[in-house]
Amino acid sequence: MNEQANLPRLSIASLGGTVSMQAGAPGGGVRPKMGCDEQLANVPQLREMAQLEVATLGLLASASLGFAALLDVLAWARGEVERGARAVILTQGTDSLEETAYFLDLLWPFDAPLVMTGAMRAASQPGNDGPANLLAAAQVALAQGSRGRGVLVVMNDQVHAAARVRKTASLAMAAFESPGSGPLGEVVEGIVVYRQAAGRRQVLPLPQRTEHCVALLEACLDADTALLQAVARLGYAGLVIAGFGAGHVSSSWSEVLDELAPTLPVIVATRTGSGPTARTTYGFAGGEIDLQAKGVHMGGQLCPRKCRILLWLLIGSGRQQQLHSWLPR
Ligand code: DAS
Repeated sequence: MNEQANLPRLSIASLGGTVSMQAGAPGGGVRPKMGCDEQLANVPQLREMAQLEVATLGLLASASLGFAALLDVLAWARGEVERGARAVILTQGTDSLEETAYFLDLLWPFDAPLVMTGAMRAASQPGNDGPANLLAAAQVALAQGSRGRGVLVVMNDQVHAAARVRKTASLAMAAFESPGSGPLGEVVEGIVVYRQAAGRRQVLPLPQRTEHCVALLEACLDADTALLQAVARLGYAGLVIAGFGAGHVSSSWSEVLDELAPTLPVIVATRTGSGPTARTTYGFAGGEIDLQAKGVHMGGQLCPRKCRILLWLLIGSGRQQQLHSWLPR
């Protein structure tokens, strides 16, 4: 009997990133080179776990991924599940993983898991983590407890929710965290153990509009207002501000937002890296009470980058009026 035929179907695609990188000429650094097949060759166990469908969808550094490419990746992944895949894995660069995972999570309609992983060390570096991350991603993808959790990020044997995960270190192996909540679970000796129950998921329809842009500005000490004032003039459809502390800007930025917020959706999130924005604590000019009175939305638990993804997708499907209900406290 063909034992392979009894194994679940698992679809794996690669987009590039350090997990696909190798060194070339001396001094030239590492670059994306390995397609998905080559990456999988270093993890022979995968073929004993599942029937694999393999695709190389890109060979990019993840800073160069974009929304249009992600919509194509999503269409591929949806097709795989519709054709019977138990789960889908994507490998990509870690630099933008916290954003791409959230983008895909907001549009992922299935119970079947979409698991994303990468590597902090290139394939040509000693101690590279790509193969171990791929194996853990497959264990997570095939685990029954992963169903209904949307897009999951698996790095360093931890399983993170797409809405919470952040890259918090530039080069360390343990580069991913879910500040405040911690990871959803871990892979322990090949077994996936969830520490947190699956939450209720909200999913958006595919955007009908994709040509619009959402700006992201960071509030910082003694910042002038020139860029802020230019946002409407430049045709941005929305604005996210990475605000001070619990979601604050200077009094001069607050004055500009008084004129801007009635004309386009504005979110102020926190630039601190952890914790929610406030809603009812601070009453100074530029504090959250003042900002909300001007029509600004507070980012809640979402980091500024994820706020921008959310706002872009909401505008894309004509749902910007629902923004408030998508910003978790
Ligand atoms: N820093 C790299 C990575 O970890 C590059 C990238 O994101 O493509 O994958």
